[in-house]
Amino acid sequence: MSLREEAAQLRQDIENEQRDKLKIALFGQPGAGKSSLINQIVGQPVVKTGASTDMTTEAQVIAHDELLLVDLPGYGTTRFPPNQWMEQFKPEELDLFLCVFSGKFHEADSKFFKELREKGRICLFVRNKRDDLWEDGKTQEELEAEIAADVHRQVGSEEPVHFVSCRTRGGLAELVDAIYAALDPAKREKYARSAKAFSMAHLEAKRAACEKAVYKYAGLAAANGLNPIPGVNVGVDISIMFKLFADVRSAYGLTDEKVNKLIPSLLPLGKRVLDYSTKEGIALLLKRFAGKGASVQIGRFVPFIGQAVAAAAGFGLTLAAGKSYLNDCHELAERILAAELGIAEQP
Ligand SMILES: Nc1nc2c(ncn2[C@@H]2O[C@H](COP(=O)(O)OP(=O)(O)OP(=O)(O)O)[C@@H](O)[C@H]2O)c(=O)[nH]1
Ligand SMILES: [Mg+2]
Repeated sequence: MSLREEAAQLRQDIENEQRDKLKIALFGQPGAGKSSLINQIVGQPVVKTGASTDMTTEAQVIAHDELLLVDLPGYGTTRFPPNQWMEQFKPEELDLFLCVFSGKFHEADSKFFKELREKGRICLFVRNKRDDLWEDGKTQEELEAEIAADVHRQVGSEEPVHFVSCRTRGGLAELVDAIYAALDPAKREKYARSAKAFSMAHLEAKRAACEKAVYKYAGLAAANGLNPIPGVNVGVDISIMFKLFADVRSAYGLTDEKVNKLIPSLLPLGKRVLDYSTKEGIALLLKRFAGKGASVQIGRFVPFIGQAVAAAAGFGLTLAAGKSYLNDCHELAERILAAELGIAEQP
């Protein structure tokens, strides 16, 4: 294929990838913590939560990078009689369901789950507010076993129950593992890229998923060489690099607000992440790599980008710049997560 054909295919590939979202719906009793869990998954307060009845009154679809999260109102309320659910939402269009409950597991939860199972949909049970579990004379493990047994009795099969707390973030890393296991590999990658990481393992999965995007965008930016880079004899499409950098930054949740609140020791790295996210910053970074005569290591990524794109003038630069930005974002996210998890920094 010619460079032009390969570039067109790469562009189509990127567009398809972006269009095909991972769709997850959360359902459950009013106040179970569905909206709170969405905020945890996204890593930002994107939906309203609260102790009053029916905080969420209409189904809301939250779009975050490659994720679509459907926040459903608590059912059994006048706002949402259970029998209207299946008519309003097409379960077959969703990749995964999370049945969120707190307190006791209700018959309505069980009924909804059974309907989903009949339709062959995947649904995970999430017992939220595990920080609230307490009973005199019983251990946490005993209480969790009792709740799981109650769910098994009501739904008639031994479905795993994932115990989490949105308040302490306990159990969220394990829930993510269960979500991964339930998804097919392409969708898993989308989850890895788009959702907040609660473990170092998730951050590594994020890096691997983002790296693929780096190759594709860098390939397209080089193939589509529009803007001459000062002092270098090649053109690069800076807008494509700009989109790549914004996506990578977003994948790691490095918003302006978050970066501006960093502790002093992380500020220099944070500043680099912000500075290189502008078109001017990207041009500077490309120029820096041009000076170093960036060489290309493509290896296992050739199938994603094509031979002609891989050989395009400028690809060495765009790839080196993309990887460098990915490394900066990864390192910053790793250090932020280490602080969140209470892991001491190496001196
Ligand atoms: N203790 C504790 N409280 C929580 C936890 N998660 C959520 N909450 C609180 O529970 C209340 C209800 O949370 P929401 O996320 O609004 O619940 P919801 O399921 O979306 O509620 P509706 O939209 O009304 O159906 C809020 O006051 C939350 O702050 C948790 O893990 N532990
Ligand atoms: Mg809600």
